[in-house]
Amino acid sequence: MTTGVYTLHGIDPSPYSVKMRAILRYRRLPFVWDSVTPPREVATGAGLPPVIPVLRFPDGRLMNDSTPLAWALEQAHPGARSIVPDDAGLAYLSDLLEDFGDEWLTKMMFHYRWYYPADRTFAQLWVTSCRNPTMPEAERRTMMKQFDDRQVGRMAMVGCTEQNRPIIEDSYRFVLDTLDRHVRTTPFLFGTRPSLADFGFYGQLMILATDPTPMAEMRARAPDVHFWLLRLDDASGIDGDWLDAAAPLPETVVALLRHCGQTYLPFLAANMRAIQSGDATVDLDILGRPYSQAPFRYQAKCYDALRKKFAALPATARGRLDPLLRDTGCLPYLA
Ligand SMILES: N[C@@H](CCC(=O)N[C@@H](CS)C(=O)NCC(=O)O)C(=O)O
Repeated sequence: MTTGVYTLHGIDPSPYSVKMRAILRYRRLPFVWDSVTPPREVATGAGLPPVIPVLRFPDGRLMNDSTPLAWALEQAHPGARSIVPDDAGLAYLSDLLEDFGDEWLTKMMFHYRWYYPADRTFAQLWVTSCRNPTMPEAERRTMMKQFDDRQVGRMAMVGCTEQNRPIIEDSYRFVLDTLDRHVRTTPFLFGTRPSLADFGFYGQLMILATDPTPMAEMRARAPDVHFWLLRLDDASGIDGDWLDAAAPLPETVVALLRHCGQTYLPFLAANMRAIQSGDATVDLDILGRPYSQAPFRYQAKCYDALRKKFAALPATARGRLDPLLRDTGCLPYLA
């Protein structure tokens, strides 16, 4: 343990780990990146849920879950280099798109990684090598197989099935095309400085930019997304401004919101209904095709948080947001 600075316990192939690392770098908070101590053991040893990354605060406190962590950093270091737009309406859109990044783009990350043979092998090697890059070959092969079995066994649980594959892949291509257009006109989603939403996208897309199959797709159709990811990876030198909240949003952000209203939000609503009525599956049509998966409790919490935040917005922010969210098909899911 290093005292006086933050320590981020995570690994390079973990989307939420690299998301937090990029946030700490942009925010210019001194930290140690500890990818040596097994991060899951740091979490469980502290009685935290077994997910990574884990952040150790300078006072010794340990916490995980990247969204509450980003907010804890906002509280501890308000003002300069905040990743929450000043305007309450833009801040809400940033929360919404961060959640879309964390919880919907992650389906793409998980699907490509554990569906295609080349990606599976690459991910097994990457994760195993993080544990110990010089592990003897026989041990490495055993660990790779164990990790593969575990992750492939989880695919259906997170909706990565053959049935859902075209929806997930179409959605990946839509996000690539739209974001590629966006970053060639506006450096980040809400201005010339990055928001929480940018970092939510960054975490998943950075992995998709590295695993072989989605990497090839990204480089071929959206090379500027790749360059954007590299800029955001260490944005400590970037100083910028938020968009003018009174001006119309870039058409690309509107398109992303519309896509969220066609994919993630209907999924969240159906997931909530399935949990409330005790159904075994969440079934709905997404992008004109049937989508199905088991209900997911964590995402019911995400949905509840999005709706509560929306209800708590000041009337002035609602006055500007409601027409936009109505037009993009998001409003019925949030209000
Ligand atoms: N909502 C959490 C999700 C973190 C998460 O799911 N992390 C993955 C690795 S990227 C994990 O630890 N999964 C459980 C496991 O692999 O045992 C966050 O934003 O930090």
